[in-house]
Amino acid sequence: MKEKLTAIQAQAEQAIAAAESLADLEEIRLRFLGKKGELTSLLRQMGSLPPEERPVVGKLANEVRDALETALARAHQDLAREEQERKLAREKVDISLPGRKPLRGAVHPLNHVRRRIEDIFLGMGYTIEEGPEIESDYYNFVALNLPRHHPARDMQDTFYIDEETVLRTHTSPVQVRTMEKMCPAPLKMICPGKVYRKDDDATHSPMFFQIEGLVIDKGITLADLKGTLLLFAREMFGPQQQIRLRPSYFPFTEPSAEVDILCTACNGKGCRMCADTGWLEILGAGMVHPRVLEMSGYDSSQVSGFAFGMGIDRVAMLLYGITDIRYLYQNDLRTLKQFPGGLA
Ligand code: 2NL
Repeated sequence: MKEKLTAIQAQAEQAIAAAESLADLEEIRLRFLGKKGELTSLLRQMGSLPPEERPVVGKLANEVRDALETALARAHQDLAREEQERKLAREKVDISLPGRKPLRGAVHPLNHVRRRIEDIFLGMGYTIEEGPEIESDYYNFVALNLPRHHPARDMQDTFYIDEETVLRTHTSPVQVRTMEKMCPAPLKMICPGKVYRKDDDATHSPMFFQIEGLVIDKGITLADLKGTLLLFAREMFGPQQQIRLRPSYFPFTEPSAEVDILCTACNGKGCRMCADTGWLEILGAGMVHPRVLEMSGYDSSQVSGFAFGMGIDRVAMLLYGITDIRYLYQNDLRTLKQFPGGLA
């Protein structure tokens, strides 16, 4: 047994010297000193020795165990230090490397234009209202004096969800909902938002942005509408701007008008952009039709109102000379970087 003990000690010491990692070392510890390790197994056989030999072998066994534990502890220290050094070398950071420049976000030209329009009307005391993009036939059409089978309610232009439900074709249903909510109090609101029509070419996108405005109170007249729109045109397009109203037709206003500003390209002289007229159409407007007021609960003999609507896409295209609406929806950074909403 003595020889076996010395052999175990020699084997273990050799293994410890050859260990390359802490994991190797743990394996060695288990192999020799673990519950089922070689030294432990050998000690279990002590009982078969003659009683006078036991103390001698026992003493030797303890010395071997102490020697191995000491050797393991020393090797553990060395290997742990080596591993730490390797790890530090691996994780070294070169703090002199230049940083990566993060890309800065930017405001999309459509949102930039929307915010500018909103700011102008907020400055005149208007509230901003929002509503659902999926609308009932009632709010999108009926309440706006567009009953079933009205020619302006062209099936060809509307995305239907089902017989009673559409993707709103204008933001007007938000105005109807707000009219119902505020009745009979005065009302001064704008509603920006997405609208949908079955259209797709250089100047029409199946989804685009609109802003409508609505004012209802006692004694509101066409003069209020004209003054409001002139102020808007001057804040939006410059202090020298002028507006021109041409008679038009919308089912929800009477009288109705299309509103032009002086051509932003030639300042009224006439050019290709304005087809030599000197004017550009930017919005539609009118006095709210009495039937529309009545349907939402207002007494049209007591109050009156004006309303207007414009395409945000169209305003952006005029402001920036964009010739194809699809540029606004492709989100190509080369395009977006050219607008003043921020740096892309
Ligand atoms: C256009 C013309 C317009 C309205 C929208 C409106 C809304 C209610 C009542 C009456 Cl609730 N009118 N909206 C009125 C006139 C014109 O939009 O060309 N938009 C792009």
